[in-house]
Amino acid sequence: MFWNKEMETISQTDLEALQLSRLKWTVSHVQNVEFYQKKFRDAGVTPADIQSLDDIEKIPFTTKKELRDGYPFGNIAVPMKQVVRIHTTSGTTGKPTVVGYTRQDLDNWSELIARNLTMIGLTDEDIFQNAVNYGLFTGGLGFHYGAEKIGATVIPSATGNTRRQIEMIDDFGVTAIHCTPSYGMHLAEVAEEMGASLDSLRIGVFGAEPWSENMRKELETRLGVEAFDSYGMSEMYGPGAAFECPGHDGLHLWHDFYFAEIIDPETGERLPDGEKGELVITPLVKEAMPLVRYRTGDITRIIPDACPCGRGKRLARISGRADDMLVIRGINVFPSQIEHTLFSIPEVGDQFMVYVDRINHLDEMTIEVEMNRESFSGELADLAGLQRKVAGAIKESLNLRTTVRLVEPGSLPRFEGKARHVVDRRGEI
Ligand code: ADP
Ligand code: K
Ligand code: ZN
Repeated sequence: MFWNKEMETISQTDLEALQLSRLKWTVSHVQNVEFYQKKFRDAGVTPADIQSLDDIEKIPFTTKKELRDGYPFGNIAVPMKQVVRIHTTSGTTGKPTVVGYTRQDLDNWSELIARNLTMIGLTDEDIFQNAVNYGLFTGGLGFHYGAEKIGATVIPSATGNTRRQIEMIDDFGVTAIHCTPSYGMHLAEVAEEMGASLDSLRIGVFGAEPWSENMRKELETRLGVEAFDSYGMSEMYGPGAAFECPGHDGLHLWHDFYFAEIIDPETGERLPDGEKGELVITPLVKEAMPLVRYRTGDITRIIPDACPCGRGKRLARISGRADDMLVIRGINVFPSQIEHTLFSIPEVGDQFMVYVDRINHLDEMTIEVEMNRESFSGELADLAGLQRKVAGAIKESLNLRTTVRLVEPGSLPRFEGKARHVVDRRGEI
């Protein structure tokens, strides 16, 4: 089933012609952003130098850090009166990256979600529960409008109040649910506790964080769904940039909207199809916040062979990160953000260790931080208070519940050279 058969099954030759004309538009459109003017100037490239898709290699990469430096609206390429919405994505320290959308951007994003949901068999007969965060995160509104576009009945249930969510599934006869895989596991657990029936559910869409094939089996049996992987990021509108088809063997990236390259994260060298490396994306139709050669940090490969469903080249499921970003219950966390938060609390030092575990399929983060000698009163009540304060500050800045363990000054390991702050014990994904 296709939402836009013409684009979804476009031939490679036609696709490349379309990509080239859209790439040319994009490289000239980014000239409205000072940062890109400078980037092109420094590299000695002009938009006129881009005459083939391979010419893109003349343009330097764009990094997360560079986008952050544009806070708040420095990356916006259109007058603000054309920007009809903003979302934000967690920055590495303090300030987030702001992502802007024109009306056309929002339409494009809904179009992608509509393609995805149609591809996995959803129609206007479906009742779709969108159990993801509706705030500044992109998952909520992004899926919401895309699901409305195909005419599904959308329940904007957001997250939290899990027992009520489960009652809704039964009461409303929900057929499809979208949530993080972690939240999906939590729903399953609570439903089992309640002895609730999830009989109406047949499709589960899971994304925003890596999840294993084992987790797929668990989600499928415990929720009674066929599970689909959804990939995206705020810089690419949000979720829905690539999506699993019913073949469940890789995700279809929408090549008319995104030009994909895979590079060696160490050398920046471009790798051939089939080889694993860092995904670099050039959105081809983005208006408010165009990007060129954006380093996603996500490790994957392009699956070159044709998919039986007739759509274009697939991306393998994301298998890791090229940087130190952690994805915990769908929330992106940089160790530098934790450091930044700890710096703002005078009672603790700047030495810390983060442990990430997977307990009952849920990611749990524990932070060990050293107290300052001066603030170490020896009173247990003071310790508990400080622990709460640190956990509260982390919750405030990362929107993530953590366990905080205070340790004695000087007890954490010191590193010569690059400090290692994270021990990820979640194992292979
Ligand atoms: P989203 O809400 O779509 O997760 P963010 O911008 O908050 O958007 O986070 C994007 C990052 O989340 C990606 O760069 C990737 O590391 C991770 N991510 C998103 N979807 C998936 C997925 N299906 N599998 C693995 N990682 C994912
Ligand atoms: K994420
Ligand atoms: Zn397919």
